[in-house]
Amino acid sequence: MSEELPSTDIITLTRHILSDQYRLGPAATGDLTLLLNAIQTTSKFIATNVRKARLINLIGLAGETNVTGDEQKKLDVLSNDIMVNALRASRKTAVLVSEELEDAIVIEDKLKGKYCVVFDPLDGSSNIDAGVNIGTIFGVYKVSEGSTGTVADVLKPGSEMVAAGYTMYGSSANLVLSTGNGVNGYTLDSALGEFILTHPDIKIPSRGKIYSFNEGNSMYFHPPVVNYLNSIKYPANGKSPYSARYIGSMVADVHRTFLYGGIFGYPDDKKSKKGKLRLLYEAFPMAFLTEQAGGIATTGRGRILDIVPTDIHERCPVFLGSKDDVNDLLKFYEHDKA
Ligand code: P6P
Repeated sequence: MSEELPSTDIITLTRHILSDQYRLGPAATGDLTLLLNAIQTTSKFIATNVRKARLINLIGLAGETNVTGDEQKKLDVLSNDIMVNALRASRKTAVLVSEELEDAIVIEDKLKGKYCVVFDPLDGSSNIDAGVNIGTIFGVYKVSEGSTGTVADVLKPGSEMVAAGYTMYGSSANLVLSTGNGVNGYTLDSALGEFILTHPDIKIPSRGKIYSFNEGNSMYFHPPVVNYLNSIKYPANGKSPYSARYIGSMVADVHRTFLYGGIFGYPDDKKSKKGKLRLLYEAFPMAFLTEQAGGIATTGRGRILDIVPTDIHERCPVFLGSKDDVNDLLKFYEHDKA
């Protein structure tokens, strides 16, 4: 059996983003292409450091300093710093919002561009010592007409984002991206140093068999969530119950939901009045991707992408995934309203 020849027509993320730019015709300046390439570079850097940190932490080389004697920066701080520096240096951004920073960064005029990026540089980083997949989540807005680039440019509904994505760091690094024309997934080939298109045109199955909630919060859940979960755990008319899968790292739970279908939820409850997940750089990007992949993303009382943020770190309830599963959940909210 002849050895399979390597593909000689690999589609890298860079090439795919460029082809997307040409799709938009001469009106596309290439600025978003350069911005997304800056984000791609930060994901490669973070992937390398997550892998190193796992090794260092796990075999105890870290101590207070890393193997090269430098001061060991916390990984999420390091991930934040590489993103802030790369986005500023790209000269394509005007405003940055990071989960790691209390205040928004307004880029100095000489480096200012026409996009605003909101991001969680390393979501789920508390899981890193357990080797659980963690990730970077980002969303991109365009500076509004007539604006010089202020915080107001990111206090807009998620429906006004022009791109959103995440990079999941695990056994491999998977970058999932949408620029408003469907969702594509890319896997990092470390030898090449390139993200390669491996999951073209991701579509969430219309229904799945998995639910992904932290049921440790069950005693606080409101009735629509309790009743919905009971309906899939103790189904009537002889149907099989759903399976429970909960990793506790949003990027990993959402990635599985995109590929296998089902529903992911982090509801508001009696303890957390607005839920736990952040609207701007967790809920909005994942909702953008969900809708682009044919799914539904809701708070239970309305479309996530329609929310108008009032604070850059505000939280919101999140239910997302297969449209039939999320619509089943919404029936319980409708019933609760009636
Ligand atoms: P809990 C990680 O800390 C995170 O922000 C998300 O990635 C994840 O979905 C959620 O919190 C997990 O929260 O309360 O279930 O541990």
